[in-house]
Amino acid sequence: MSEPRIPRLDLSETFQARYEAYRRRVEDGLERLLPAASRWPEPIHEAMRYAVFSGGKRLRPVLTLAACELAGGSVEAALPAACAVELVHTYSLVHDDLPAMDDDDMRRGRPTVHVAYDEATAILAGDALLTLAFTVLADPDGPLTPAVALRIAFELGTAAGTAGLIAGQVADLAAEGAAVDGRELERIHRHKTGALFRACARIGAIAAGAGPADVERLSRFADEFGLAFQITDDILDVVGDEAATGRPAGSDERRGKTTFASLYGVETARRLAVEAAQRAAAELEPFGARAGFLRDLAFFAVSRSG
Ligand code: GRG
Repeated sequence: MSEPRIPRLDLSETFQARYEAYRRRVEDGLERLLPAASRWPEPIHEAMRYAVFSGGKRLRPVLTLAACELAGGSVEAALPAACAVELVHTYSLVHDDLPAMDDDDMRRGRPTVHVAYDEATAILAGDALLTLAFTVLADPDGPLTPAVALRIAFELGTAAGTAGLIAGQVADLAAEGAAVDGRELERIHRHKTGALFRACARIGAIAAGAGPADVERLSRFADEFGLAFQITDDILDVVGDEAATGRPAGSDERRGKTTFASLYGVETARRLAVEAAQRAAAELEPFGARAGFLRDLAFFAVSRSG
């Protein structure tokens, strides 16, 4: 079978510059939100910072900020919420790496939190990041009205809980070594990975004061985006370069995990990822040229190397 065509990314300077501009705003926002490492009790604050400032792509907060701007809002309006999403994401990675879960020693190219510190500190750092996310949203001095902040907290809580990340994680752990078909795999991915991406798009739109039609359209974009992202993640676990992914290759196979790559083969999985990115892009058509950045982001999700 011929190599599926990955639409040539106009990873133009415009896209890269805008991604970089969003990313810098997120880094600054996180820097301000996280307690100083020197603050008592120091070890937990050090570990939280170690987990957060370790070279993540910041894809979720970038999506949140871009969705907000596309829906007519400002970066300022969505920045605390975008940072809150990244805090939830980071907590999930710290806990996912624990010995009781995936038992991973490396993340983003360096020792995981429980290896660099200890298990109790990693559990508490994850708990603290999750808690901080909701404190950030509830901050009375934040840029959003209480009603909007509450809606956003609902979206984030829903995505993080047993209708989202936790559901996906429970199903994912249960699926290790078990026979999983394509339907179940997609269900796991849509919860474990997709729910948070969906929340990003919804939160960005809600922060912008968007109406229900735009919130739903951006949700549908993010659903397909999340699927494209996760299929690509499965592929990278097989064919990815460890230096770029920051984790050992082949870990899914060693763990007996069914992935899109193991179920369909890398080539078909690539095609499925591209198709999901194309469906994501199609959802943006009503926004016209203004949606160029998010469209590119969808193709970035499937053409990334890490
Ligand atoms: C609640 C413990 C717990 C887990 C929830 C989200 C999750 C389930 C586990 C995280 C581990 C994992 C491999 C999730 C799949 C999503 C994924 C590929 C995460 C990595 O995302 P990137 O590539 O990471 O955006 P960076 O490092 O760039 O932030």
